[in-house]
Amino acid sequence: MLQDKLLELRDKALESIGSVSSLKQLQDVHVRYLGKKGPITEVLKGMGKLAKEERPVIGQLANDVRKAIGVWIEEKKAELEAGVLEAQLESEKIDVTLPGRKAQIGAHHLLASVIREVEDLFIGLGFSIAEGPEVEEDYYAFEALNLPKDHPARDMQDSFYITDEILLRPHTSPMQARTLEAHKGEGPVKIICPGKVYRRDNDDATHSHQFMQIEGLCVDKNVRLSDLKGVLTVFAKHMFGAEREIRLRPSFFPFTEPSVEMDISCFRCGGHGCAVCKGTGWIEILGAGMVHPNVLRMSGFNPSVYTGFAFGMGPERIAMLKYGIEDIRNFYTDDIRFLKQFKRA
Ligand code: 2U9
Repeated sequence: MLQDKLLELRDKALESIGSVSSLKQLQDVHVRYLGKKGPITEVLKGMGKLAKEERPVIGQLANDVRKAIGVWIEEKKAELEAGVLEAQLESEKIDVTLPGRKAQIGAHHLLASVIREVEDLFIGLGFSIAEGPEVEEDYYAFEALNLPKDHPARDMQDSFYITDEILLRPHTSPMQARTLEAHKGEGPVKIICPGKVYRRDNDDATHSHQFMQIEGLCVDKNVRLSDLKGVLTVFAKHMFGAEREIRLRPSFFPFTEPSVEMDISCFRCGGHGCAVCKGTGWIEILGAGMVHPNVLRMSGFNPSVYTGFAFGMGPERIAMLKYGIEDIRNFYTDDIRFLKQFKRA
């Protein structure tokens, strides 16, 4: 009787194990057949009622059946686990032969490239780069540049004032004044100051409330206007072509005396006259001059010992001329269609 029951249990268990499709179901089968309240435990518990000679036979069979079920469950478990791993490997498979995503390689902003080109040239001529704050003191922005508080060229309406004494710099000249002051009256000082400047203006194709400037300063003993002319000639040829000629016209800036404006012979028509040079053969590129004695004095230099030249230019203007750009707002609206035309050289 019990023997048949045990054998029947064994067959049923084998059948159940065979039909299991997950580890969870297998665990249920394990509990159902081999658990503390399972049928085999029940059989073993009822052994007391058996005849003495039957006990070892039934006991042996019960143990064999339990062992066999245990072995089958283990085998099934290994099989299911291998299946899980297989499925995982399948679902996480990556196709190494697929083409990769193309990396988007950026490029310098056109203004950054122009500024770097100018910097490289001047570094080659022995100048250093000096950069400073965009939020400036009125003293360095105007006073130290020979523009006292009542100077007519100093219109409060033209600058972004934060307080009475603090403003967004309207030019990079304060950095030259700061550098001169730091040298405590001892030359030489040869610097290039690139940076962003701010002026109150209504933006249109040719005006912007923010733009870049590059200014240069060279102060030493025996620095002459002819040195300025030589340096500017090298600059014009480097930026616009070896055939360029320059001409200086008299001008006025509060911080230089004498002051000049520099034109280059037109790089489009070679000086014959065209749309780029408006028929004149010449294109205005920058302003310059000999540093005003008052400026030298205010920054601690003795103007009877030291002289210097200074110049200032707008990288936007240079880029617009060189690349035929008609709207200055292109430089700060950052339209990718504009920017991507100027790839790394
Ligand atoms: C110190 C001494 C002298 C800087 C100079 C110019 C002439 C000039 C403008 C050109 C177009 C700026 O970009 S622009 O708007 N600049 O013409 N700048 S001389 O002279 C200095 C500066 C600082 C201590």
